[in-house]
Amino acid sequence: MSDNSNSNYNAETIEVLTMTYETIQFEQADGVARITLNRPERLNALCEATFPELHDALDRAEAGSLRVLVIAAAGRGFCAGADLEQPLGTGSRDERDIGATLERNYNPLIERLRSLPVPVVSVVNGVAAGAGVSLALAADLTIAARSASFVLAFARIGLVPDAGATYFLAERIGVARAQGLALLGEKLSAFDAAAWGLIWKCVEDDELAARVDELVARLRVGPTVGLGLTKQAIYAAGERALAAQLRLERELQARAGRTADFEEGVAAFLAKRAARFTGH
Ligand code: LHQ
Repeated sequence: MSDNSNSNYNAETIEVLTMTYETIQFEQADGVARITLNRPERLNALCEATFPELHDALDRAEAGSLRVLVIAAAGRGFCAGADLEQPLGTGSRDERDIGATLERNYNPLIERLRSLPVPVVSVVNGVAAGAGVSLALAADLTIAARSASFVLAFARIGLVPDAGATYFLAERIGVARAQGLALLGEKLSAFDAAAWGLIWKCVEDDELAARVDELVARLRVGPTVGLGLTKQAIYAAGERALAAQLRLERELQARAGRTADFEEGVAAFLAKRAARFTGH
């Protein structure tokens, strides 16, 4: 792991932190943290080393003034899911428990990403397969290149979709389409993924970087606390009845109403100028 940070922070300079790990790259500047999966020769398959590295990067991101997290990938693919070259479990067939890998590595990561109090954007540049689909969908906004695709490869190797895949799919595209993708393991194009409501946007390959930059630039200057509470409310909606959701919205709105950004938003509206949110 190598650390290359410029910590001479003042109002004029932007602090840039970069870390190169064995399997990921991390960069943080001006409120934007970017994690890049970096095993392109294995289509960024997730190995044992990746998980502590991701948590370390997330710890660093959260220790700074984080306003957006971007998860991207190097090379031609986004993430091919679990690294099948590494043993997924130990012992004889009867003793083996590959669910333990999920409990130890995958599930805490997915839950952490979903509950991060800032917007999380995943950038799907190529194929996402297996738990790579889950990772892409654990973000709040998934943007994919037109040539990218989503493959629930689990059925091809006799496994069950995991790391949240069944949840994200059933919730976003309905049971009929979720079953089709999961049982057949067929590729879903990024175009169809967007049309079906599985992801936020599909954009032309040569526009991906610019569209991500636009999205991130916009989120970075947003009312971060309010955005964090918003994602919390939307995720909670599927789990409760209307009356309970109304109570939750009331509670979260009380918190949003106590932010400096709320005061700034209203002041900017009344003065007919753009708001200058600080994220507080
Ligand atoms: C890979 C992988 C890979 C290693 C491509 N591993 N090398 C978690 C843990 C606990 C319980 C179980 O569940 C899980 C969650 C899971 O994610 S299980 C599902 C694991 N993933 C898969 O089954 C997907 C396997 N990969 C593929 O089906 C294909 O590679 C896809 C469709 C992703 C891409 O196909 P192509 O574009 O044709 O690329 P490729 O197959 O030629 O792959 C390129 C290289 O990447 C190749 O290596 P090589 O040395 O021949 O160039 C692959 O072996 C390697 N690679 N996926 N998961």
